[in-house]
Amino acid sequence: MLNGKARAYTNIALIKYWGKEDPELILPKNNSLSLTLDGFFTETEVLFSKNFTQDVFYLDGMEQSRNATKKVSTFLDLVRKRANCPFFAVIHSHNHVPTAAGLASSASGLAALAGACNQALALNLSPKELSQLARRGSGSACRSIFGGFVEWERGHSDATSYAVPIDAQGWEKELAMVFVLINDQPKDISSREGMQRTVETSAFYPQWVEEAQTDLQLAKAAIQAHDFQKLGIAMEANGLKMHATTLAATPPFTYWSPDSLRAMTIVRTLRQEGIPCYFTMDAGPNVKILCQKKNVQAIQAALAASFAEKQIIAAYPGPGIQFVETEVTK
Ligand code: 2P0
Repeated sequence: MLNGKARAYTNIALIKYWGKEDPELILPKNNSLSLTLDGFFTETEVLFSKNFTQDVFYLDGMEQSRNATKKVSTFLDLVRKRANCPFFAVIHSHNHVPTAAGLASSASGLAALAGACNQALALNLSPKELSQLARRGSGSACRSIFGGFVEWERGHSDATSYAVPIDAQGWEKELAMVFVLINDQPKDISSREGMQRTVETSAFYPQWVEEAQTDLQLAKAAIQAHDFQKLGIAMEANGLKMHATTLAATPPFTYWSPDSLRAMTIVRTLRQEGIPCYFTMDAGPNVKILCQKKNVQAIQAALAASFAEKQIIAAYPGPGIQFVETEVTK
């Protein structure tokens, strides 16, 4: 029986991945930098067998449509080729996210699938090779192979584009990220589609690529110096620049909602009151607030005046991918 199981945690980019140099290989235009979190993870088990006649994908116990299975099957085709294994697979995936989070993440999902395949087909991939493989499923998944701060080096080929952990000497343990969950509906424009439209049509896109290099250097220097404010300033500025590119796309779009702006205003007010905290957003209206662990309660209290308790969730730095024993491998 060829089966394997892995757990991967989601990551949030402080310096964003936004645009592909090569959509087929998922090579990005710029390096990105993330923090892996403990709050949300995906656990995936995969079973390959010569008896299966197609790939079947269950998410949280529900069999997914052929369309929803396509991304998984395309990834499995790569794995099958690499392992020289012709078998179809059954995949059971569970997203561990707080109720109403709307945070089902392709980063943790594809990283866990890559890990499960590595185990099932005894690929014996190094963490670097696993990161490369996960990248082919979803770009941001390559960063979820590692814990703490992680940089995705864009590279110039399949073999040279992968994530590497950044050693912050444990400083990340002093940090936290408070999520403001604004909408749990599926997004109108997926990140894949949004970044492609931006690359192809946004007047601001070339500037984004340049700015991202500078922001990355500022963020890395701040991590090495354990300088929270410098890191927060670089992160917030980078996120705003990413979202600015969408306004200059054709047709223009934005992931922001009125509630996103309310959350941003609260963050700015908190800063004026002497609590250092900074926001970032991804391809959706949720706002993520980077802060120091010691200020989590004060930030939650300030948000509670405008958002329901279940919309406010604190997460902390988390580990890299974990392989889980299965009934068969035990
Ligand atoms: C990031 N995002 O760095 C950026 C910021 C969204 C906004 O990575 O097409 O799901 O599968 O490579 O990885 C989301 O993009 O896209 C993402 P694909 P992915 O976290």
